[in-house]
Amino acid sequence: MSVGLLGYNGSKAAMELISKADVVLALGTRLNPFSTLPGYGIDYWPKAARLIQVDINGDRIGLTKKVAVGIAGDAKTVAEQILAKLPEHAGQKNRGDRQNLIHTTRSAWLQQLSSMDHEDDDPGTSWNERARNREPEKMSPRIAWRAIQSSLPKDAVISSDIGNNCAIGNAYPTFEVGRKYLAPGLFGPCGYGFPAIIGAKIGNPGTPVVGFAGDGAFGISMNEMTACGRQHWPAITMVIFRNYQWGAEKRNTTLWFDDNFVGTELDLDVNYARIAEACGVKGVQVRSTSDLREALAEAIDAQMTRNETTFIEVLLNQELGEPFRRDAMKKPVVVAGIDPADMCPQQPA
Ligand SMILES: Cc1ncc(C[n+]2csc(CCOP(=O)(O)OP(=O)(O)O)c2C)c(N)n1
Ligand SMILES: [Mg+2]
Repeated sequence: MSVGLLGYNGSKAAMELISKADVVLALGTRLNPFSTLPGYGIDYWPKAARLIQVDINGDRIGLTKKVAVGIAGDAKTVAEQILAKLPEHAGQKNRGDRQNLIHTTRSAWLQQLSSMDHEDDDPGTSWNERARNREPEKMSPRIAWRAIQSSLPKDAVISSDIGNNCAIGNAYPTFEVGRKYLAPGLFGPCGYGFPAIIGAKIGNPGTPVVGFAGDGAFGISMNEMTACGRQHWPAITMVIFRNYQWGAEKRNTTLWFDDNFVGTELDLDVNYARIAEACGVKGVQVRSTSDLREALAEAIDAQMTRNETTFIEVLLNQELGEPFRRDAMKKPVVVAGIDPADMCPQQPA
């Protein structure tokens, strides 16, 4: 029945379906802005629907959406208590129709997603087109994500980071059970993906784990590379999306500053795979989907059977998906009353 994540770069099927709801049961979620804001130009949140929000932390209830009923409690316990109160026939009316609608909406979205290879430019900007043409031999983020999706074990725990390539990935991995996806949803700190996956492995030593981070965010957390290979530490697999830019910030600036950007370039001479090797763990660079699939499968096998950590540096083109918070930002405006001629260098004391 699951149709994927709502929110930033998530599942269009989830958005289309929830937009038709009369009642939303939000079970164990704080409904943070990133998971409820408009996506793909669809303002899907059903404003007239009555919302029942269940969260273990009462302070989070009603933070972003007006609730009809707020319940502070453990999601599983509350779900069981609600189920126990429902009569046998609850939800039977038109159940088949709803199941069909869910099934067809989900299949249509998955088909659309499998044919999405590239990112669009906003009117008046051409960064993505230029990026594609400049490096036609490189994978786009979506092509890489499809390869990753096909190599991830079903039971893997994954972590994500804040950045454009990680965000594009919100639509791809699917999970059969809970507690598999770690993401820095509330404050969105860059540098979360790597330490989070080390923690996930320490907590679940028998489960394959794969962390994801963009190259800028990874740089914030990379000092852990010198620690994570120590004896007795469980092995992990880490994927680094290497587009040599603080991509998410570049997308914001190209959009709001007339296709222009500043301060978003990373050093082309830095090689994360070789830094990994220098730290005594394995590092590989991959350029094609077949190499990526193979490297990921091999790294997970090494993690599980030989306790070996691998960093996979995935070389991507510089295409960029939807900007963060399109809804919250706008083009800079000229501030009234300030003339550039009024600006003068500071005089030394
Ligand atoms: C600690 C911290 N610093 C800055 C930011 C602002 N920020 C959000 S995304 C981003 C760029 C991330 O770049 P990268 O990790 O290379 O991923 P990409 O967007 O290129 O895929 C930055 C600087 C943040 N979220 N957290
Ligand atoms: Mg980057």
